[in-house]
Amino acid sequence: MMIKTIIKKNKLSSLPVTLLASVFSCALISACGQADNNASEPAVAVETVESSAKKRLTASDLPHYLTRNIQDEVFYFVMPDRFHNGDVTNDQGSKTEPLSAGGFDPSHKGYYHGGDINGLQQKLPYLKNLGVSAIWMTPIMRNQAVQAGSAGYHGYWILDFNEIDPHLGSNEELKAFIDAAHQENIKVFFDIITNHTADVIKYSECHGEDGLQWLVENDTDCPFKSLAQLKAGDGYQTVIPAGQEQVKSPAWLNDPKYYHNQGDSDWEGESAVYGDFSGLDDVNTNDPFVVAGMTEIFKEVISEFKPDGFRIDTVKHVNIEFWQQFAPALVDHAKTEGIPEFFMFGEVYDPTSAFLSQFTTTGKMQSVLDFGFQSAAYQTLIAQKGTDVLAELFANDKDYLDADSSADQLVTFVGNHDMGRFAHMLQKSEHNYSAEQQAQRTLLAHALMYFSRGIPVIYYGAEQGFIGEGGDQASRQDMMPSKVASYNENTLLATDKTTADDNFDQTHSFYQTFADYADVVHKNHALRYGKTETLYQQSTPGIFAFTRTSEQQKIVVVVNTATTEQTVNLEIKSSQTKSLYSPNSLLNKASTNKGVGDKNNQGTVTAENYAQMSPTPLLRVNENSVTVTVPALSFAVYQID
Ligand SMILES: [Ca+2]
Ligand SMILES: [Ca+2]
Ligand SMILES: [Ca+2]
Repeated sequence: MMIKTIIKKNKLSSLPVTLLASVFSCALISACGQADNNASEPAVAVETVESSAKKRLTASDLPHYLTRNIQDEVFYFVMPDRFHNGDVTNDQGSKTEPLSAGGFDPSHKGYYHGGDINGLQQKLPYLKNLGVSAIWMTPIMRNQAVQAGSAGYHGYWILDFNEIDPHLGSNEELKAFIDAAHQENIKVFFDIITNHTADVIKYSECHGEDGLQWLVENDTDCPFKSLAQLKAGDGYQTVIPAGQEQVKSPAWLNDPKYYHNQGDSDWEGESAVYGDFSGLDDVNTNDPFVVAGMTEIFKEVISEFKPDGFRIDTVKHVNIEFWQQFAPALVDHAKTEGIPEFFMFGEVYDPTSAFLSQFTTTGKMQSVLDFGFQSAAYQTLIAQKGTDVLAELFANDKDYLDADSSADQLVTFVGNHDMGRFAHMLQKSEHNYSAEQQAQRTLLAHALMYFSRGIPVIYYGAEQGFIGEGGDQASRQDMMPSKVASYNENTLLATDKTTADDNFDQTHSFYQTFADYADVVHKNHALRYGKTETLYQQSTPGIFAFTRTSEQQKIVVVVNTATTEQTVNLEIKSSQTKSLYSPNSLLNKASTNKGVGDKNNQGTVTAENYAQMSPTPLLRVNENSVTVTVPALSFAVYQID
């Protein structure tokens, strides 16, 4: 239900204080433009949303998962081993495959912690209430449990592409989990790898005749041999340690002839595609037999488990000709299996749209993770660059346009399990942000992600204020009570809990905020399908305003990246505006006055007191423009009619 308030000019005294301030301080702010000329006789239309006891939309309210467009999704990216332990009997892994057994040490950040598929299934209501409609899990296929002094808890060291890792459960449990998620109308995405397998193949020049030594002096890599060196006869002799000749499945993966065998990648030039990723056996994706074999593996995965799509790992380390064949073949196969909206997005670790977009155009992949968006969020909200960085990002969206895809299908995020969490990037910044600013900037970065083009991804734990101490292992904390000392020494944002506690707290203000963001996205067509147009940018921190226009709706999003309140005049033709969301008071509540760990300020935002918070009004000064005042490090979302 809407409460509509028309304030005539003789009722100006009834305007909220912040709005009055924006009218009368306008002349002092350059961004005000012509607003001050009209402020003396405004035809003010202010409309606010009655938010009391409103029901948030969840996945159950969305179109059926099988026919739902990818642009309707809100993703949750989770590492199952670090989430919830639903079955302690599987903690030690395989009882029949020695290479997939053990590696369980919940006190060590590099080993298995016991989380599993059963635990994920138990927490479906937690994800549903967060507004999540799609779950992306780190790889779940059977790994080599231990190699090079740590474990395959992350899932990226695959031995067997046909069965789930026994630490995570059984194939039957995986199917039961997918069924349960689908019952809630939530999609399930697998994380897949075609670039490499576990590290089983060794080189006698580096690892000795038995493959168990380390002969390279003063180096951690087995030096890369170029194609030219190979042609001149300067290559490696492969060796598989005794007893490991048949450990991979399907069987063809055990033959070294289907691998590049050129030594470790130094991440430059030719080695980026042909080199081993820190010893992981680099599959010869240039070989037609391998293209067919990998395609067959993942067709079978689709047929067996009926996932809703794939996130694909290490895409830029595979020749683009591979993707041209692999990607369309799997989408076609999924259609024959009754999954018409099957969707794949690749991990191409690069922030430039010119490079990223090759994979969705030439490479025929539907989408990629938008490392460009992550970089722009970092530049504007951590490094304090101007908001023109965001304008440039969206201007470059044209690079992605082709017959069947656009930047609107990019998958957006602000931090992940490799680079670390956004909150950590804030914490280690040279700008020495206070805990309050870390909270505000984290929430603002997520708002930018939810409300701009692309499909948003929450990195698990962000909704509980997780920070972490770095990337990789340091960013993979437990949601269940952790036994890792370095995790538990870390403070969290907007709560006095640590990772030693259970952190499935649905009253955490970040959880509540993200649930609200998702609700606004689910309820507003233009936030999912609207074309993006930049309305306002500047070369310093401050206002970034953009419209999202779909056939059903026009929305304007106004973001303030500055640490002071900003007022801006925007050229928008409208008869009236409607506030859809603004977090002003919410941000004040979500952050802490005394810093992290302030019990009196944590978790205070509930549906009840949220209802009492008033959105920032958008003041229409004439038919061609509107003026809005946005508090420091905040934003507002309006519908323009
Ligand atoms: Ca377990
Ligand atoms: Ca290897
Ligand atoms: Ca490769």
